[in-house]
Amino acid sequence: MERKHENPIIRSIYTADPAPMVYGDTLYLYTTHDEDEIIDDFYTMFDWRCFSTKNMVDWTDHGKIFSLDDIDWAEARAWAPQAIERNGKFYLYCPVQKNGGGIAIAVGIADNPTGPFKDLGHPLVDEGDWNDIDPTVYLDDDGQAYLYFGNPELRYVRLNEDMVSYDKETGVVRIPMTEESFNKGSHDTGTSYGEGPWFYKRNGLYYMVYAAFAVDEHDEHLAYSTSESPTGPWKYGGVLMTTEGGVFTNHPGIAEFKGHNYLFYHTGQLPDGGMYHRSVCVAEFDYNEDGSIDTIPKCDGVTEI
Ligand code: FUB
Repeated sequence: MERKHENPIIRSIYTADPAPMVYGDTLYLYTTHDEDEIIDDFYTMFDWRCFSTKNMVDWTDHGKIFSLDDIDWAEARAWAPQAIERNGKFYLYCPVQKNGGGIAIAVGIADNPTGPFKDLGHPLVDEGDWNDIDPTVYLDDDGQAYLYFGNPELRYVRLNEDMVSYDKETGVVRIPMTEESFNKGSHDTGTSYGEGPWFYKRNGLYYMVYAAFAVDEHDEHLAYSTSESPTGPWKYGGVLMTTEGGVFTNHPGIAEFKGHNYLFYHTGQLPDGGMYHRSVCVAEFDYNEDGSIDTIPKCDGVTEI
């Protein structure tokens, strides 16, 4: 009989900012963790979690795999991470608040996808402003890895082969925030691009999926843009998921796993859920022949593969 996993995927704790990584026959899902007890009516997040599945129905909880306690130079905001494997090592890119203030991107390094991750010892990206959040990493076929990030602007660095430093000559590149690239919207740049970028390539086309603000809309929806090159110019593609789920934020993560395409996102639909008590969900989707993606309908879960 067909088995189904109903959304939200994780029900034991509040999770957000899903970042899937396929390695071997397993999909690893890295998430942030909204604490039960909310401090100062704001995001209360101290550690990163990992879950895994081989069939999209049975999930294993690997617990806390990296935390603010592991990063001497950071004091708060264990926000949206993304992981990647290169040459047998696993890298987890994580925005954090530095001791004394300011956001930067940390890197955890491990020999296994489930950690334990060890801090690099210093920030990888530290532009000194609030834009340094929500890193997304992609290793291109030619061996060049890119780390995009940003709110309200989209920026990137070209990672060096060691994955823990970047090409300082090119530096931090600011993507032009135009309506052609990201549609007209209500975020600070005047476009819809908000935060939570997810960067990848499929059939030679580069995709940037992100949380977006429509004109006169204060809750995030998910949208995407595409490019012929890893560094743009980006062309707005459309809405991937309308505003839903009863929370102000949403945050995409895309994975192709065993011939199926998945969009991971978050809502506030667990009991006592809401803005600071979010829950990770998943929807299956298909690409059109030309690589475009239709808006993904509301989804109550996915079936076993
Ligand atoms: O979870 C904290 C922040 O909220 C993330 O960094 C954003 O993407 C939004 O989901």
